[in-house]
Amino acid sequence: MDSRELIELAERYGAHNYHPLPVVIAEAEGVFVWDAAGRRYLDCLSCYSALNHGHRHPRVVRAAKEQLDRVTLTSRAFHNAEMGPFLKELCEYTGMEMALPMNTGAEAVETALKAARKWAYQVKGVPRYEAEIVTCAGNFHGRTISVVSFSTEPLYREDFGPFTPGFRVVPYGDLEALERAITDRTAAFLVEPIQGEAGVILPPDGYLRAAADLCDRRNVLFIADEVQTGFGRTGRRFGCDHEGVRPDLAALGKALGGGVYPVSAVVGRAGVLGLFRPGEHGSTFGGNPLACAVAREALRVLDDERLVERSAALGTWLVEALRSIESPHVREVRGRGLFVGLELRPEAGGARRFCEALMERGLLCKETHEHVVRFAPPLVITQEQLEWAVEQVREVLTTL
Ligand code: IF1
Repeated sequence: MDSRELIELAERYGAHNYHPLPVVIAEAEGVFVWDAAGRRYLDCLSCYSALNHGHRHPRVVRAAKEQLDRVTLTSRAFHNAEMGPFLKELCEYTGMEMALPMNTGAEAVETALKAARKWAYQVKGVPRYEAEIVTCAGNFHGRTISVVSFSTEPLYREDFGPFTPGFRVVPYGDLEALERAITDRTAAFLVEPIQGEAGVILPPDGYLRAAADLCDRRNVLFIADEVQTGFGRTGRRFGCDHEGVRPDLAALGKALGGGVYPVSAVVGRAGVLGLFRPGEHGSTFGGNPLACAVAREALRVLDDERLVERSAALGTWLVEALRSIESPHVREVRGRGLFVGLELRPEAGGARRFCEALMERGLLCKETHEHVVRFAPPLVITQEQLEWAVEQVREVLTTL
């Protein structure tokens, strides 16, 4: 089947909850993907940072294959031989005391919210079912009903109510607003170290540090959503590392699965995660041996290939290179590590047409929020490949 026929099938039989670029990926390796006709593209979206290791990293694929030949699923009704080592290695990697494995980012966030509420009632002494969790305007934490209950994006909420109560929204980066929102009933503050979906929005310098200190003083849990910013994307292991912040809880996902398999987790203080008793929370697939084997190798590859350091060095170069492009369309280039947003002026006519033009040139990226082109290549990308990508961007920004 050719690409057109394959797209028609997806359109005909699939719910229309996405509007993808008209490219059908049939194969991939490293930073490259190939469409059904064999045309090659450089992937600068990386599945929203789930592909930090690149496509089909040979070591991660090998770990998966070896595990496929041993045991794949066991359920949490029994122990499995991969989970203990995985949890230990994840705690060591993150500097945390305890971990709870799930599958998707939204599940990790939900797990953190449940843990925070439980902590509020059992430890902080908040009257039962009166706990509040403070979140930020422009947030993205997933698609479940509770998570979209505190989304400020109408597209993600409309017609999905009634919503889960117990959330308050404050402007992102506004410490005073956070301070005003905290009450005796506040269980937690949930924040993205950099807001990805909102358009790669960096908070003011010192905000995460000050917010974490404030939470500490007011006996409020600081929960970082590192699903997208984690595992080297921003040039440090975690987004919070830029300000020396260790969250009480962190939601992890995406790249934890090495680009091969969905793996997520909440990591954090034993005084919070340790409150869960048998049966109170769980998942059929969470902590399964295939997931754990893949994630263990994914963590090792990050270190062995120094992908975090690569992200920092190449990201600095990428931001400078994109800023050097002289184009009337560009409003701002911002980012940290290989997590970069190029914001176009409103007059530029939207980022979508630029992404389409880049696709024609063999570069895949995706617009976010109308006017921002997001660049988040696999961390295994080389300087030369990045230089080629910037040339394509330069061509498109100066000719379109
Ligand atoms: C979609 C965007 C990115 C996340 C953070 C939790 C989750 C995500 C900080 C949930 C997920 C996604 C999911 C994907 C597109 C996407 C996205 F387009 F919305 F803007 F990455 F930036 N926390 N991000 O970014 O993780 O449950 O999906 O595993 O929903 O279309 P998940």
